[in-house]
Amino acid sequence: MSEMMDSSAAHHAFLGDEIVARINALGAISETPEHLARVFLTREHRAAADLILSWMRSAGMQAHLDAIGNVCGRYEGEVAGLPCLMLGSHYDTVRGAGKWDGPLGLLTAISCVADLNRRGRRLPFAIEVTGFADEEGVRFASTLLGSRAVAGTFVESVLGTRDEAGVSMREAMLQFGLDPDHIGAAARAPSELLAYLELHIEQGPVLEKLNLPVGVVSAIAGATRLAASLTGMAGHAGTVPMVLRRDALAGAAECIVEIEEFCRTDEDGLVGTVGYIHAMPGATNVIPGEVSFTIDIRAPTDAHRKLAVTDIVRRIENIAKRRKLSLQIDVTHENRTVPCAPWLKSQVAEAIAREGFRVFELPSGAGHDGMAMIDIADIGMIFVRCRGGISHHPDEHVETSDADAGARVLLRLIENFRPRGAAGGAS
Ligand code: HGY
Ligand code: MN
Ligand code: MN
Repeated sequence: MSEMMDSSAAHHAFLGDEIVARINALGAISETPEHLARVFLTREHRAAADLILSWMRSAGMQAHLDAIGNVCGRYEGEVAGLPCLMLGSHYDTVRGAGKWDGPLGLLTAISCVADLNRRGRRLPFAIEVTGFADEEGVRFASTLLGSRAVAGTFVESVLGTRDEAGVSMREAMLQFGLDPDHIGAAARAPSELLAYLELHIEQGPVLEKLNLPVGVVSAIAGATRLAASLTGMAGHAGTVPMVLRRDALAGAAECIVEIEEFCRTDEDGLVGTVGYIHAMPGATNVIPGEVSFTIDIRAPTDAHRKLAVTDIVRRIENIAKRRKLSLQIDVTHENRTVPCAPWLKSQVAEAIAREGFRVFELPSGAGHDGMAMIDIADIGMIFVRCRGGISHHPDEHVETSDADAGARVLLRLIENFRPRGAAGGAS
């Protein structure tokens, strides 16, 4: 591995403008014009994939859609076939999303490769950029489907899960033009990757409070998602006395307040969210007989999160019992807390310092594809400041100067990257 020259001499073009223009172009690809939503295996997914693949190719990469709908670009090193530094992020969104969560990391990586290509710069390793097709898990409850396929850890049973319209993932893949029995082809071998590195918006207020444009991510917090359903007795809103009711929605409401109170009074960073609820039959003058809702629990450590989940389930069981409601509650998805590799954190910190910024390390409360990619590579993350820490909301925003700061740090890291254990690199 030749000694990497410091890329400070090779000044790159201001990448912020190109990144922001593409964020806006991609952000216009949505289920509805009013609220940004770009969900797995939909028309919007296909349109976004085509646009991103075109940007990858114009950046000098070979690009293709893989077996689960990820977009994959490769920029060869000094010779063809070298192991790669994989960059990436996701290009699906939540509903009512901002346009930066996911795309900023993906488009910054593509612009960095385009800058290398413009300068005819080839490195002693390949660079791959992967846009993951489903990090958010909006459509089929389980998240990280794209990165799990790349890591070879996709769970086949997820193919049977159905979306709100009753379409299974298997059917949706066939409609999209992908073969659900071929997902295994997306898997990569650990030997092909030197590391996985993701740039992402912070989705929190810390960098803004410290007046820093970028930060080093220390770890990604784990998460547990549960699906709960309460069944009581539907009835006439006008004739059933209150004492005789088994109102599933009132029961769910008590559960939601209990979850909020339990997490709010916790002193170790526990957070709990009920993001979705559906009451049936859903008529004004009918007592709800059945309610389903989701629960998302996170904490800085896995032990604390797991204890909290056990306690919360017990509290929900007690409420159901007291209200004579039947309860079904299942864990639909669980991600462990994953650390960023120290040898990558130090190279992120070095690149941040060389770009003239103060180095600050912070954890991620939000989940990311690195939680899946850690099964085949060490992971590193760069955070970029976002306005007010707002995310998963249309007001999500990144200043162009911060988008450029993130690109400068990523590009410097790429050009000075030393694989684990290489001369001059931390091990
Ligand atoms: O839910 C999360 O933390 C991520 O945005 N998927
Ligand atoms: Mn997100
Ligand atoms: Mn994200």
